[in-house]
Amino acid sequence: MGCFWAGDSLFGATPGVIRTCVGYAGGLKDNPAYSNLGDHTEVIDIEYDPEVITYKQLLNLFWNNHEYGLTKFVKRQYISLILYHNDEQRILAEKSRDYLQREKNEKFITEISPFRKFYPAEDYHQKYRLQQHPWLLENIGLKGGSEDLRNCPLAAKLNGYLVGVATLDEFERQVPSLGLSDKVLQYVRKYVIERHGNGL
Ligand code: MHO
Repeated sequence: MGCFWAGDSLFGATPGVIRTCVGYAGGLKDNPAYSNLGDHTEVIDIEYDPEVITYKQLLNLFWNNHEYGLTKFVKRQYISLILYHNDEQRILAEKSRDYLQREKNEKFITEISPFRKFYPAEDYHQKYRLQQHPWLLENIGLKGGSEDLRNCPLAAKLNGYLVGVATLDEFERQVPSLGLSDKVLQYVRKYVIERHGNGL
């Protein structure tokens, strides 16, 4: 989809998504690093609750949010890539691609391949947008660069709200389940209002 910072924010703040982790996958090189990706691509590993959001809905977010579009050739680091974990996912991904290609009358360059291995990216890439807010991290009790940034469902949501993934209405609906102090809530709400609709 392009740079994984944006996708991390997009999926993380979507209701039904529980955890996200950015990393490298899709290639064969062992132990890739940001400075040495080899044949890997920047990807987002998503843990979600299928009772709240379906794989199909996740696919819609995928198709509608590409940094470089779905037809432009880009370097492998940023290609449009779906790595499926089972046959059901493969079929849904291929069907949705075929349907949209027909509808738009365009040939997508999206690669749909079996998942093999995921390498988490360096800590500074995890919840990247949230990490630009040290005051907030401290006030929700998270340390930038720690394991928490990968595993904490609240971090995934804030990482999206801060860059405008949710409307103010959508945000307010989630507020009761977030468990934030008034101080923190005010801080985040300001960004929700300022940033919604301004892109990631
Ligand atoms: N260097 C680009 C993309 C970073 S991304 C993790 C930027 O600063 O936006 O590939």
